[in-house]
Amino acid sequence: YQSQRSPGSVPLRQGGKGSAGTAASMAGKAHRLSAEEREQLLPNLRAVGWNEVEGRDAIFKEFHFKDFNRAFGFMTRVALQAEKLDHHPEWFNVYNKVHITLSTHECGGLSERDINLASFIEQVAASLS
Ligand code: H2B
Repeated sequence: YQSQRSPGSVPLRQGGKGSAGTAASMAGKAHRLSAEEREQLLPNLRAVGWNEVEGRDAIFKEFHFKDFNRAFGFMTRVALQAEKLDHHPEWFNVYNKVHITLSTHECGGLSERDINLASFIEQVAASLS
């Protein structure tokens, strides 16, 4: 795992409900994050390389791996969790690069589901470093 400035296992949330991106935390209707929630959560995401997309309520991060095998292994683990949570990334892969955009279509923007999936993705990436 060779992302530019991810120090490893930086928690994106400080515990509490849904911190691990559990199925239970994904249940219920998605709502767009409030201004307060954004102030609390987005700096943590930025600190590990996630950025807000221009012109759209979504976050984006680019991952670089040693080779295709590592990139696809990463994608496989993320894909299985995404299916389990019924919350799926928009992504693009070429060889060792994986670009990921997270947004919640159901509410037309960023929701807690995206934060939870980003947190899971960070854990997978850290475990592959
Ligand atoms: N993924 C994302 N990113 N946003 C959604 O709103 C969404 C999803 N909705 N995966 C789910 C599937 C929905 O379409 C199914 C029917 O539960």
